[in-house]
Amino acid sequence: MAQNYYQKDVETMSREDMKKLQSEKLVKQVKHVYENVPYYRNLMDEKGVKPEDIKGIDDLHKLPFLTKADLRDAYPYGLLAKPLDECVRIHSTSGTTGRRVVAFYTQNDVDLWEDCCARAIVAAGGSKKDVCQVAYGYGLFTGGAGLHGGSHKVGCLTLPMSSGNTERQIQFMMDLNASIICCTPSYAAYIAETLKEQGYKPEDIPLKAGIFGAEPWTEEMRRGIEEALGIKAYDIYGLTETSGPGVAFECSEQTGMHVNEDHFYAEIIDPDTGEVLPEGSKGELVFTSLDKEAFPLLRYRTRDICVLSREKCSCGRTLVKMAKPMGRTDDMLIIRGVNVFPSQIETVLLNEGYQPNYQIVVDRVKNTDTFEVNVEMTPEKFTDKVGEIIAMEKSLANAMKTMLGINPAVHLVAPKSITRSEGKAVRVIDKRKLV
Ligand code: DLL
Repeated sequence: MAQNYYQKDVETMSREDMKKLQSEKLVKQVKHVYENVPYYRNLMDEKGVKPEDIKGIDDLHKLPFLTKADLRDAYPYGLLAKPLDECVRIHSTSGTTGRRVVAFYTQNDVDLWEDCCARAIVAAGGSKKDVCQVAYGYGLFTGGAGLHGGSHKVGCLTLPMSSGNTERQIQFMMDLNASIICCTPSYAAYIAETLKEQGYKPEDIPLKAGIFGAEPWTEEMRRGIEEALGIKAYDIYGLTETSGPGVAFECSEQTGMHVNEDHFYAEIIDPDTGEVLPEGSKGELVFTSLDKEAFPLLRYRTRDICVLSREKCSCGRTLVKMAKPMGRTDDMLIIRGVNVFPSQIETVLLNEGYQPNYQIVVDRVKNTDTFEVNVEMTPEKFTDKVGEIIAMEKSLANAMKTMLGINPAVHLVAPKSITRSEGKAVRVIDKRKLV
């Protein structure tokens, strides 16, 4: 397949040139941060590292890490590296607990970020001929603004829909021939379901590609969305702390996401010891923004569990690839001592012919964890015969037990009774008070 690139020179740069570029940027960045961010200067001083010690990317491991706790400590301006009057934008995390993370952008930062999103759109086959429906939320969340900016840069006709109002999404999609949609995978699945209910077949839908991210999703879910909408579904990754979506994006090979490593240097570390792990190891993903100006985080621990690979990619890009995040060091549930990732439940549901519309409820009763999974019946599987429902619940619970090693209580609930998300899905309700 002929490949298009948005910034071919960097996307296909030799390893050697990339390393040189990264090294030059890092040396400058460390100096900028040391001189302008007292919070990080203190961390470096505590570790006994001076800017002169960082001569290139191979010295990165000498720098201290930053964590979410540091961001909360330094809220709101403590990590700002430019005067406020040079900043043009803020965004913030969607987190509902604790202090929010607030990220600042200069105009250069916005440009750089939008370029990253433009690379993702072009890698998904986008060009100025496309109509790009942006159905990520607009506002403090980075999804809407990031893909919107990228879509403009590519020259697509941009539909700034934001999330929600699914009837209207569908009307615009059909009337204006949207060819690319950007939203969370769970919202894409919901839109697909609604289209089906309205009698549309995949071949009636004008979309050709979707750019989905902001939450974990499985290969099975990808296949489901691809079939239902008749599209190719591409993954996109990012986090507010590093700017937003576009830190990494998928290409036609769909085997992991290329990291925009001329801007964001990725490391994998052992989450317990902080030791940098060799390529191919599973561990916590850490990013260093090499050229952001206003909010340049060095060695930021994402808490996403991931693997990096430099295997040659058929798309011609040389940018390192990250696997789909395999959960987080923090939102991994430990139930009766067993590690449980919501994505495992999702895999079982899709294998068993259900949709990924579920909610996990964990509680602790008399010192023992309870583990319930509410799953929506699909219209095809719907029955009101109690015996059949019990048998279906048992069979699903068995499949989950095989995958997880522990037995959940599965409850089948009526189709569409679990609250739908327009943004990130709420998959877990953990009622335990463990701290
Ligand atoms: O979710 C930015 C974004 C918007 C990415 C739109 C992609 C598309 P936050 O709200 O700060 O930012 O959440 C960041 O979401 O650390 C991951 O745990 C998770 N995440 C983001 N993308 C993916 C993905 C945005 N493709 C946190 N797969 C990250 C799995 C993802 N998890």
